[in-house]
Amino acid sequence: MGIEKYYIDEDSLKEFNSKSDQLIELMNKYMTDANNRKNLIGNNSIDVMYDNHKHHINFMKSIFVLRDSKMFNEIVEWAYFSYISRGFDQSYFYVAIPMWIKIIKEIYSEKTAGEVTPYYNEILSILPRIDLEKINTEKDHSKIESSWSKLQKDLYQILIKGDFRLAVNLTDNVVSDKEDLKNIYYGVLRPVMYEIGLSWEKGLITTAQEHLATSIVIRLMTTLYMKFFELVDYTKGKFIMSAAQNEFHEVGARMISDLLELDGWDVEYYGANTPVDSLYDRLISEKPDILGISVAMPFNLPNAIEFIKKIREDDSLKDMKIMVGGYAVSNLSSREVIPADIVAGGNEDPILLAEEWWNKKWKF
Ligand code: B12
Repeated sequence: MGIEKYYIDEDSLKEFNSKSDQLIELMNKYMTDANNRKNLIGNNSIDVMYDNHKHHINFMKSIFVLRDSKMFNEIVEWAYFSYISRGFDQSYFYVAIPMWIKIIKEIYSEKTAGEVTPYYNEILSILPRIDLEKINTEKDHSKIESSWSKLQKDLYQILIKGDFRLAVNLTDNVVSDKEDLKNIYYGVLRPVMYEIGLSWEKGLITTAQEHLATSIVIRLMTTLYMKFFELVDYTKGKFIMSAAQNEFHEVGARMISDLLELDGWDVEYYGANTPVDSLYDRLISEKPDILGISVAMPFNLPNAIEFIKKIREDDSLKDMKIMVGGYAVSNLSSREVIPADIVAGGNEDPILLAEEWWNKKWKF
């Protein structure tokens, strides 16, 4: 039993949220002073630290709602490993966590501070147990690459170099039918992008390289997909697919959208960060058979859950199925917190799940 034993009631949660901007502002101020005295963040710009504080609070808010130990432990470990790999000093964390506690006690009521601080003490107890060497070995690129095909290895190198033309040359003649496209998407682009993420996390590539690799993958998907677009036979229902609000990761949702369309669905693909109110209006006017929501960052899950709850209250959308998937789902110990009809992790194929549901609906 980890953080599940702690509980923050609704009033405390409200108070926490209402003053979280002030909390971040004070944290930025005090940690800038601390960094000026002790250089805690290496060669990183101060904005990287400010960004971390913002993400940290979003993460804590989602933990207070989801109360999921697995996710909590994994993200604490991820943050410690990735910021240290990218030049933060270990002592940053041992200054920052007590600093959060100090400010929380300063600006919140005794009750709210009393409910929130156990989570921070839990972080302080996890940090010394994190074995950075072990994680480094587990995430060793050459170890991962040794099990890869030549195609995966070559594409990874081309993406690191940032050469779109080479990426097209490499993959163009490997894709001659729809099945090949699916295999390239799931079996090459996805693992290579995960590895690009690990390389960024370890500070081996820059953020600009990660952006360029992603944009090449998006252009590559369009290039490969357009070979088959003319052949699409719209035999199934309407599928609306969007990344959650504040979710900037769009490649996964895009991949699934392409493959659904090739499988006969009439797909509306919205991409990253669609505002929920306007998406809601579209659901009302279009009444799709299925809504797909993609969530990569765990801190976007609570809002996605709220959105689903709102949809569930609307009788006019009662026939619409809701499917949730994305990288964040893999961090969860239990998918039951997401009130969707289908919650798909990386190992399930959403195309088959959607088809199964469609066939059942029409008793094929
Ligand atoms: C590219 C990238 C970005 C780009 C995204 C640009 C774009 N146009 O999409 C940018 C730079 C914006 C970005 C930003 C951030 N990122 Co980023 N990013 C990545 C990276 C490297 C690749 C993402 C990707 O394309 N994956 C490939 C696709 C195909 O995989 P997928 O998304 O999992 O999708 C598959 C399934 O999940 C599923 N699926 C997806 N959607 C759906 C939907 C439905 C309905 C269903 C059924 C299935 C399904 O199907 C897909 C195919 O199998 C990942 C690494 C990773 N492991 O994914 C990090 C990663 C996700 N990012 C990470 C982080 C930390 C961030 C930032 C917080 C960084 C920062 N400090 O600013 C921000 C958060 C921004 C935000 N608010 O969303 C971390 C998350 C760590 C964690 N433990 O959760 C990762 C894992 C990197 C890492 N190893 O550290 N990122």
